[in-house]
Amino acid sequence: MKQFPASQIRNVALVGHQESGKTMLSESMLYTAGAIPRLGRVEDGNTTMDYDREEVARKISIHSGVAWCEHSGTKINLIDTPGYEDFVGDVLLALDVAESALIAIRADAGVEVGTDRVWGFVQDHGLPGLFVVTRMDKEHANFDSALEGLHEHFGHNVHPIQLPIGSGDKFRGVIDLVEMKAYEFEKDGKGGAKPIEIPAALKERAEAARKEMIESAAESDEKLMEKYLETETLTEEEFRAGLAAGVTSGQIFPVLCASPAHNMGAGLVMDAIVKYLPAADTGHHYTSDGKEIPSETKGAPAAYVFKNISDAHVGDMLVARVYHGTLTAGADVHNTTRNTAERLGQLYVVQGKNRQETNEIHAGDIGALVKLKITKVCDTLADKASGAVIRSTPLPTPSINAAIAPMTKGDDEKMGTGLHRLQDEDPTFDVVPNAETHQTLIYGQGELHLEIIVHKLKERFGVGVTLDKPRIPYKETIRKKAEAQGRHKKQTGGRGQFGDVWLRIEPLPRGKQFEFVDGVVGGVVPNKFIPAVEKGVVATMEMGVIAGYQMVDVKATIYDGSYHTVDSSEQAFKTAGSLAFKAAVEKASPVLLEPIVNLKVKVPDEFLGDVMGDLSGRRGKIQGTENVGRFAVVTAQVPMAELYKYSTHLRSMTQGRGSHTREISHYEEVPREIADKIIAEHKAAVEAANK
Ligand SMILES: Nc1nc2c(ncn2[C@@H]2O[C@H](COP(=O)(O)OP(=O)(O)O)[C@@H](O)[C@H]2O)c(=O)[nH]1
Ligand SMILES: [Mg+2]
Repeated sequence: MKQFPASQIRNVALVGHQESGKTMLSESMLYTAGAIPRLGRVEDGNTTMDYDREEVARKISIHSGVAWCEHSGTKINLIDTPGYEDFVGDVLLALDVAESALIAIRADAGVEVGTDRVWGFVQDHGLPGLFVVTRMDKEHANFDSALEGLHEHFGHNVHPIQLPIGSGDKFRGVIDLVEMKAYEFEKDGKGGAKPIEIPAALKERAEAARKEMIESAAESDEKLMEKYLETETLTEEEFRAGLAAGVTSGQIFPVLCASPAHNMGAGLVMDAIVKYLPAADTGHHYTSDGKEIPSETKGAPAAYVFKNISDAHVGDMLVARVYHGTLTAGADVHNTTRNTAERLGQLYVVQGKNRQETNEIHAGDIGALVKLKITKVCDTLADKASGAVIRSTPLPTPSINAAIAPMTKGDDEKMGTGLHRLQDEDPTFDVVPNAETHQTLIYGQGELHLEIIVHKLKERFGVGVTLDKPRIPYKETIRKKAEAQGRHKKQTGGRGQFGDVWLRIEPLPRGKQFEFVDGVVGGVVPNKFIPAVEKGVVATMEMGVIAGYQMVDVKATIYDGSYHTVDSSEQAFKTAGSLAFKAAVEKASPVLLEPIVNLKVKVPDEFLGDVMGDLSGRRGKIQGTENVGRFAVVTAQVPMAELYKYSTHLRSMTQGRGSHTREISHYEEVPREIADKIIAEHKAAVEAANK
């Protein structure tokens, strides 16, 4: 397998709103470069990047896809990411390992919510990049309005380095504003571009656009700026150097255009990637303790696993970016994230789902590893002595959950195995058994994410499951002090049972759980039976008294009672303790408690009013609001019971632009009417079960 030095590798993450043409543009670049034999189509389910069963069926990207091609002697590694918000984890991982981003936007739609979102990520990552306006052949394609949108949203350092010639079905080529040359594309061909005269009608516009670009290029460097201010121009050489410096440093984002479905424009996009975007040895990558990792092929390897491809034949294939040194097939390495030895199996370069064996993967490059024992996505493979772990962006915390259960009794284990595997493959998905509610909860990034998990369980692991509303882990407690007797007496033939207990119960502060005090004097209840009384109380608290939920924050004191020398036993006193406790609770104003969640909601300013109104409707208490750029962040405390599918609701309320995080805060009393309903439901369920 041919190896490229890092200076001749470009690792580019393709990001953008859903359906902005990323997958098709990848396909067009790969085909134009001769890396694949024909141009696949998203509609036909035969593209290089969308090969997963779910992707083919839904015609959308769900996972990032990795492929490469060679253009002008340079290896371009493309990481095609999904556009749906549910799969942002893959976008963040791709941006972590790439040196630059290619942001796709539709000529017939312009800047969309997802464009805004990925722009934020690209900025947070401090990455340079370029925009490609795709789908230029579409009926309502409008390059100028797309460009206007880019300026409006992302500022004036977004510069076209091309102007389209024609639009919609008349789109036929571009003017390259750097070279001041025009090209006509071969439609539905092999990706050729034939030099033509600049159309007279576009000349003036092209000159003006070029002048603006020169001005921006001058801004990339103080000396150039001085020169420009003096002479009002730059030499060709100065201009190009300034432009390249401006793009590489992330000050200038060039804009190009293309029609990937007709294989038009990809060659010039690749030219720009090679010319302007930074090489793999110039990106800044760090260990988690802040040391920069130099890009050198020699020395111990340091690589980061950012993707898992599960393959029916080879098993798990992990895709890794090598930062330092060289990965060699069969070599011993160390998983520094888990501090465990690991051995490499075969190595591959990947082309979507296809792979080619290779002996080595060098610093700067991307490749796949198989047969690793413990390594998972987000792990670092490095040398044991350094212990270095590669720094990565925190992935989003889950925003939605559901209770999952197998459709067929006895499929629990199968479901567990499947969920465990899926969790290993996807760091934004989580599985948590809830002992309190006896449900298995799955956590994800949105309804589509969970829906796809359900599909995969069926398709790959053969287990049908249902998703349900998670039960709320309410708790019970008391509000007053009360006393009661529990007397257990049974005479059946031979030896009877006798236990008699007086209990005093009183509320404890929230979170204190339980306290038991032995206040018996004079041995009216012998010492040896006291622990049995406590056991009876504890067991009753676990089961709940009023609505079947665990009771908490109660102090119980045994202060009186009586016993029988023959008939008393531990069992009898346990029962008596339980009876006394239940009787006391009835008199102690029992109440239900519910979990309250700390919620942070981030929305564009204009939705703030709606979101706050909605939160009040959910019994939320607003704690405060603050402004972060064009966004408002609301913090509120809201009962968990009111937040089922909140992320879906928030997205629809904010045109997909709101997001939220949550964490459990504390427990509070459930308002009377709501509590009455929950208690009534519990009683009905118990009666139904006893029938
Ligand atoms: N007419 C036309 N359609 C395109 C072009 N590029 C992509 N599409 C279509 O746009 C839709 C989204 O494309 P896709 O590459 O899956 O977008 P992604 O979600 O950003 O990966 C698909 O239906 C594509 O066939 C193009 O150049 N022209
Ligand atoms: Mg896609």
